[in-house]
Amino acid sequence: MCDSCGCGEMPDHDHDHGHDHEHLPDGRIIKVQKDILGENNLIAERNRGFLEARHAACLNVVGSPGSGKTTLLEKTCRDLGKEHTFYVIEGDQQSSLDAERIRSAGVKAIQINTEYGCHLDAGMVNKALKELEIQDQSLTFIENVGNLVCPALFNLGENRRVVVYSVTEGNDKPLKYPYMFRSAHLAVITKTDLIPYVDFDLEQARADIRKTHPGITVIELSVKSGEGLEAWFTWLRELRLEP
Ligand SMILES: Nc1nc2c(ncn2[C@@H]2O[C@H](COP(=O)(O)OP(=O)(O)OP(=O)(O)O)[C@@H](O)[C@H]2O)c(=O)[nH]1
Ligand SMILES: [Mg+2]
Repeated sequence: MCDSCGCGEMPDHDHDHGHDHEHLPDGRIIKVQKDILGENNLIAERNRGFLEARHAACLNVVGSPGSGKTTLLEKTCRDLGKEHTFYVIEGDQQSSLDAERIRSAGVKAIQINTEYGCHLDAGMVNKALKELEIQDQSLTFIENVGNLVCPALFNLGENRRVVVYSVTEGNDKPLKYPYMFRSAHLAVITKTDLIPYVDFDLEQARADIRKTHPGITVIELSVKSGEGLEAWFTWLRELRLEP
C-alpha cells in the first residue's frame, strides 16, 4: 500500500523510490499502515452516519484503469437519471475528464485529484459529500482511482463496493488481485461485446471470482451493446441500505 511507505508524498522524497524499505526500523511500516487505516475508518464511519441521516446510499466503484467504470456510470446516469437522484464523486490522479463526462450525462459530479496518491480515502469523500449537498434518498457513486490494489484497503463509508472488471484485462486478475474481489459485494464483468476478439473465458472468470469470494453476485454486461445492462439496473433498484 503506497501510503504505508509514504508514496503519496513522493515530491518530498530525497531518494529513489525503487526500494523495499529494509532501512526502516522493524514494525514501522505496519504501525504507519495501522494508524492510517484506523484514522480512515473513523472518518468512514462519519460518512456512513452522514449518509444514514439522509437515508442515502453510496457505492464505491473500483477496478483497473480503463475497465469501463465511467462509461457504466454515464450510461446509468443517462438511463436512470429521471428515476433516481444520483451524484458522482470522481477520483483520478489528475484532470477533471471523468467528472465532465458525468456532468454531460446530467448528473452533479465532483472531481477529486489525488496527484501521487493511488486511491481515495474517507477524508476526501467526506469533503466531497458535503460539497455535493446530497438530497435525502439519493444515491452517490464514488468512482475510485483506477487501481486493483490500494482502494481495496480503504473503507469510504460506502454501503456497497462494486468491482468493474473488463474482458480485455485477461483471466488472471481475480486470482492475482484477490483482495479487491473479496472486498466487493458485486463484480461487474464489462465489455462482453469484445469477447470474440480477446482471449477471455467467461466461465473461468466467474469461477475464479467465486473462488476468491464465494457467494458474490456477478453481472456480465456490455455498455456498448446494452446486453446485460438490465441486470445491473435491477441490482441498483433492489439495493437496500442495511448492511
Ligand atoms: N467495446 C466496449 N468498450 C467499452 C465498454 N465500456 C467501456 N468501454 C471503453 O473502454 C474505455 C475505457 O472506459 P472508461 O469508462 O473511461 O474506463 P474507466 O474505468 O473509467 O477508466 P479510468 O477512469 O481511467 O480508471 C473507453 O474507450 C470506453 O469507451 C463496453 O462495454 N464495450
Ligand atoms: Mg473513469
